Amino acid sequence: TKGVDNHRVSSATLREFAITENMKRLPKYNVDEDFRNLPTYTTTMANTHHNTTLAKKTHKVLKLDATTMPRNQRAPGAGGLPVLEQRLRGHEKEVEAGWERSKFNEFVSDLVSLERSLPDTRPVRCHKAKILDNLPTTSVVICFCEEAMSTLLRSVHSVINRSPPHLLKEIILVDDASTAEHLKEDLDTYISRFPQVKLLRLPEREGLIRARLRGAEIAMGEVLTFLDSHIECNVGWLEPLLDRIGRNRTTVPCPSIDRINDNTFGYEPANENMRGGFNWGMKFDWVSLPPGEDDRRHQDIWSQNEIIKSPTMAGGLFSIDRRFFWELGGYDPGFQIWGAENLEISFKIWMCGGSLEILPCSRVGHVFRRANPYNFGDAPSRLTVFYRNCIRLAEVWLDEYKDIFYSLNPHVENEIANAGDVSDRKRMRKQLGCKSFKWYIDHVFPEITIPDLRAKARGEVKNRAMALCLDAMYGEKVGAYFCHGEGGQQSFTLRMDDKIMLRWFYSVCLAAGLPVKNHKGALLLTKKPCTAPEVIAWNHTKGGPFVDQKTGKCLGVVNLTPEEHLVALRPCNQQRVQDWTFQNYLVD
Ligand code: LR7
Ligand code: MN
Repeated sequence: TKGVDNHRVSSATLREFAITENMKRLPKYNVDEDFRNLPTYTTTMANTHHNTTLAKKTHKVLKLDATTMPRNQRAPGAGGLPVLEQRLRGHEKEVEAGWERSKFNEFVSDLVSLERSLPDTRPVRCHKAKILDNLPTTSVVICFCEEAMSTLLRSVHSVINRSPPHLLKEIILVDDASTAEHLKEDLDTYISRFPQVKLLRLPEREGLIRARLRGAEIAMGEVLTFLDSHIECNVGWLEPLLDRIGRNRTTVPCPSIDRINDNTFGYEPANENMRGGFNWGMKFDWVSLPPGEDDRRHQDIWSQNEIIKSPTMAGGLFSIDRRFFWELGGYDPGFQIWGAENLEISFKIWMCGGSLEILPCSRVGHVFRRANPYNFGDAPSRLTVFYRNCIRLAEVWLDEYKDIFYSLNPHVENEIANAGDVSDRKRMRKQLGCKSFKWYIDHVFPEITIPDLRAKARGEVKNRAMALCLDAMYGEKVGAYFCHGEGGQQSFTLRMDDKIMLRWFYSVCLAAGLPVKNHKGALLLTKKPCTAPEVIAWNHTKGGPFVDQKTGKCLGVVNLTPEEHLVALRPCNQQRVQDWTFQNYLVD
């Protein structure tokens, strides 16, 4: 195990973190000190080696522990408070190594109790929420890859401590072929005391999507609950999720995701009034509630639970009826490592007869990190993996809307050949009889902007006298460069409003810039937001010049040196060197 002893703090410093102190500083929330809200759950936990009673204030560290990380309520971070910076003093090297390893402050995480108390961040109305008497049971599936020991164990403890045991069928940990030493025997030993925790070791790296599928395959609970491996379930997190499924098995509820600060491990409540959206780069995004939704929410017959209908989910944390999950075909097993599976399942849920919700009465904290502590297999980068997954998503679920995705992200096309075959998934969608993506947009997410894809011409813009193509280059200037045929910087759109737009930067257009030295009357071209007044609208016919509608000047080349060619607005000269051809003309 790592140098845990160094992480230990003296009892004198622990005292300053006494719960009473913490509570004084948190007037807004109740802290579930000693899990007072849950004592009945722990006494009914039969047949376990888990000999800590949650009602006790301190837990003894057992000899067989893989770690001496604290489990008592007096360790730093109790009540969800941030760990103070002075605790890092003199430990700079370990702190740095922790960041390097886990991409969050692992040193601080190790100081925080594995069973710390948290502020109850639920809106007060939740305390009156009506929950079904007879709730379905759940299997909790947590996949991990190179996770820090303390965050992984804190995740597990928070599930055990804050879930009614009769509803928690099992916790399935899926080790996605981690190589870290601490995740081997030490982990086995630690979790062996919890009979409800199962550990599935994958012999080869599968990525989070297939790892979840493997966990779901062996799950026995009526409901599957997926969680990331660096989370903390808060008081009463599970019941509202199961309640929604108990009422309607096609409802897929997500908890509200509070933030666990990646540096201080302070527990920060989420903004209540958000739901999941997405953009045409297939990226998940938080968006505000549509007008009227807030009122509706409070009048809803189920208003006690304050549910928010959500077009998409963030991905990591949700519950779903197990059979419904498989009826939907689970996840697409062709998805690699990380990314876009959250949109796949979101679209599928809505389009194939279910609905997606966020429950502010169910709270789970998540450590948001800026980088990944694991590699991306054989793929060159996280981005290529993401693109390949997006392509599968677009091909199977987006119908004619996939054109928007491809035109706004033209570089994605390079990965189409690497995205694998999707015919099985298309067939599955057909068999399920799912609705169209247009239905989804119209009924579930009408607030998304649908860009106007109509255009007069597209592609590279070739000069007719020289072997040069218009090239957006990097920085301010726009040039002419030998035609490389790879799109990218040389790919443009002549829009319906006659502006020339850079294809991969939706909303950036060619505009008039500064005068060129030694070239009388020439104005260099530059790049501006398409709405800027400097943006040029052109008169152009196939293979002819581009003429600025305002000044009557033409798009011409300025040879600065034999190698460096910029483009500029110049007096028209009726010569082929000012004639250009777009690769594709879409209207005559
Ligand atoms: O190869 C891998 N194998 C794994 O088992 C890669 C990851 N994993 C595990 C990993 O250890 C973690 O437990 O899978 C889980 C998710 O990976 P993260 O934590 O690196 O992902 P993330 O939190 O950065 O990303 C979010 O988007 C992902 C898209 O694929 C997943 O859907 C994550 O579950 C998701 N996380 C959340 O939704 C939490 C809230 C974030 C927000 C908003
Ligand atoms: Mn995560």
